Amino acid sequence: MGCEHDSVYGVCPHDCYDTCGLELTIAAGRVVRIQGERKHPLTKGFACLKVNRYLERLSHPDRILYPMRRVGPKGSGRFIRSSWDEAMAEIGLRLDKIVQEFGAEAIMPYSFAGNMGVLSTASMDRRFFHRIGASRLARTICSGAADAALLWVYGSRIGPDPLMIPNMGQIVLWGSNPVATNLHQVPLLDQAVAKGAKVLVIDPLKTESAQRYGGHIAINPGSDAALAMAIGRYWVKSSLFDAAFVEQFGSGLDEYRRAVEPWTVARADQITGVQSHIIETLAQELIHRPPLLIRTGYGVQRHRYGAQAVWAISALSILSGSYRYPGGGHLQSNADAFPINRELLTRPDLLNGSPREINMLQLGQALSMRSKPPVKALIVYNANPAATAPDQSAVLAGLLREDLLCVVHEQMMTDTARYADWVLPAAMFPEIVDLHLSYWHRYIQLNAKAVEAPGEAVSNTEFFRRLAKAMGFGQETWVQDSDEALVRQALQTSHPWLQNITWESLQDNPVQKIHISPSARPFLDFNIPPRGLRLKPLPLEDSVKVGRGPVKTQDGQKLFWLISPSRKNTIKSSFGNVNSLLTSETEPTVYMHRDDMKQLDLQEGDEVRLFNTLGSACFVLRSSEKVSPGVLLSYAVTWNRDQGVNVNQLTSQDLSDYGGGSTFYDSRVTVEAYKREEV
Ligand SMILES: Nc1nc2c(c(=O)[nH]1)N[C@H]1C(S)=C(S)[C@@H](COP(=O)(O)OP(=O)(O)OC[C@H]3O[C@@H](n4cnc5c(=O)[nH]c(N)nc54)[C@H](O)[C@@H]3O)O[C@H]1N2
Ligand SMILES: Nc1nc2c(c(=O)[nH]1)N[C@H]1C(S)=C(S)[C@@H](COP(=O)(O)OP(=O)(O)OC[C@H]3O[C@@H](n4cnc5c(=O)[nH]c(N)nc54)[C@H](O)[C@@H]3O)O[C@H]1N2
Ligand code: SF4
Ligand SMILES: [Mo]
Repeated sequence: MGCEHDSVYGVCPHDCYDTCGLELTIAAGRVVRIQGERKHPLTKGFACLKVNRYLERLSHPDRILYPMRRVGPKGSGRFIRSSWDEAMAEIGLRLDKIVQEFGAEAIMPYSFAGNMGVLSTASMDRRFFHRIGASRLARTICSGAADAALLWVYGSRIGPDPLMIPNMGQIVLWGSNPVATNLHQVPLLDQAVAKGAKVLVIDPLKTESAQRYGGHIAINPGSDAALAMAIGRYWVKSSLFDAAFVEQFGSGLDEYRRAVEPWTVARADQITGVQSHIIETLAQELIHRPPLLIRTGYGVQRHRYGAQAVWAISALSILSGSYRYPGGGHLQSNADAFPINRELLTRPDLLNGSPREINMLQLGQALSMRSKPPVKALIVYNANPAATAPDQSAVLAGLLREDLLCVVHEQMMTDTARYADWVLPAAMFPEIVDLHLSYWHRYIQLNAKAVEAPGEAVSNTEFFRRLAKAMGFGQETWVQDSDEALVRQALQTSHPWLQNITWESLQDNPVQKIHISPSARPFLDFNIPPRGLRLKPLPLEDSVKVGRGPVKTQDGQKLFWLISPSRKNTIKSSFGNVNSLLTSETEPTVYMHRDDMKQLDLQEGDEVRLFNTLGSACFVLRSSEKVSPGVLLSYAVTWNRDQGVNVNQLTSQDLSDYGGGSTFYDSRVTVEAYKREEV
């Protein structure tokens, strides 16, 4: 007799463009295999390296299985096992006391997209925080600047369907590195290339994607708006742009002309480091090889003037008229292709008054005693800010505060969990039900529960039901909804894109395409903004700004521009403890151009300290062809637990020009050789 194997449809919950369908094989109540689902038209039967190693993550020694109460000093990671009853009783009492003494705004949520499921990211949690009147969180850390710029230009965050990529004549990967961050786009790009398309990569780094596709334009970090405006100006001046398209579908051409007037090709050459003749060739090629798809990633907007960069690039997709072609235009996000019923899920009607909003990028400031009322309780789930938030010294100083109640709902004993007063165990995706959308493709998927959670781990929804009960709201109706009820509420809409996508239909077919034809053209055939596609610059006081900082410190030391983009084998800090994925880079590493190494008299493998006014961190130095002189690369992010810190010591809480986005890649640092003290 062979053993019974079941197959269950799952969805990769990690923060990744691809939102893959997965096939889980279950035997004796355990997941024994996870592979890419063949039924999913973009996953096509393969998962990435990270998820191919998922069994290691499911039963990892760092996994939290029971409620834990802190016994050592904050941050020491010393805990003892507790029970849900004890934890909820004590946390409930503390929160009540805080509300009485300081008001509910002294309670701060902190979450992002550890699990991107609709229920896990924003459902029962929002209801809970609305009902108690906690501070609200502006969840800007990833795409704040781009989202705001896209809404300004296009009125929604929607772009062409990635399924159309093979039909393109030219694709520009602009601040986007799909070989690392959007693996299932690679076969589509390869098909386009096989059919004769040209792929260009505009990135300060010669990334894996630039290596794969050739056409690399090494741009100075933070200077994309200058390049895009120079191209736009060139088109307008030489009447190369699609005037009929702009006339019919655009608006603000006059304001655009005025804004780009100073941005001659020669001036852009100075700022971007891209030579004038290359800019001119680029301007010619982009217009003469339709259909054109500009695929921006989020790298381009993690800068001081990040929103203006996205605006200036968006303008090129309008001026070129590329939306005329099915699949052409600008693809940054398809997040608004899913008009689910968020009101029912998150219940803004429960909100009493209008509590303050805290930008998550300024967690450090929020946790300082300067904020009024002070944050007295921090409830973290779906995120690991001790590793991923900027200005880490400020964040860690806040987390060390003895008077701060810190509650962390987590799957792993992360850097943040180590600072908690209470760590509560979180379930992983095979152990829960959730509904998944994507910010890249247009499939909606149901993740089925495949196995029971180990120990006493619970879903995010259940965690917030328990917190609600602990604070005396257990009898209220919003707490009663089961996960199935929440999925049904999410799908309760008459929007034609979601017609007939129901709880029942998803049981039979867990991956369904929303009802927009892949060849329908955004803004021409659907989602047409009444005021046209805006060429007009963002509503900021000043003219369009482009980044360029000093190259030396006051005492004459060389300043490097430090970029910390996504790493192929982890997702931010997630997977950072799965050792088999870290073999290519076992220690925190920084990559430098060999000319800079020579100039600073540094050798391959040296230990270096990077520092600026915010903090410092140590890395092993490697030379790399990926970086240009003056630029440093260190992938985001390693766990702090060995050294206590990581690259976010060097990033700042400053916000982007518009949309309150991050400035992670706008970091300037000095480098020195570092000698470990002899013990
Ligand atoms: N393997 C893996 N996949 C991931 C993630 C991960 O950590 N690992 N993270 C996920 C998340 S949270 C996100 S938001 C996405 C992000 O994925 P992407 O959208 O690809 O964004 P980033 O990795 O931030 O940066 C992409 C590229 O932008 C470049 N860049 C930096 N500054 C500039 C600039 O000023 N101009 C230009 N033109 N380019 C610049 C970087 O060098 C980098 O190569 O990926 C998701 N997928
Ligand atoms: N220097 C630098 N810093 C960056 C970036 C960068 O490019 N450079 N990128 C930024 C970007 S784009 C992003 S999106 C952020 C991401 O920052 P975070 O949101 O902190 O993302 P992760 O590091 O992936 O941590 C997610 C955590 O959620 C946990 N988790 C997963 N599923 C669940 C669940 O169902 N329930 C609960 N309670 N927990 C769960 C995981 O175990 C993991 O510890 O980082 C930002 N930080
Ligand atoms: S991390 Fe991304 S590529 Fe890997 S399985 Fe998940 S969704 Fe797919
Ligand atoms: Mo992100």
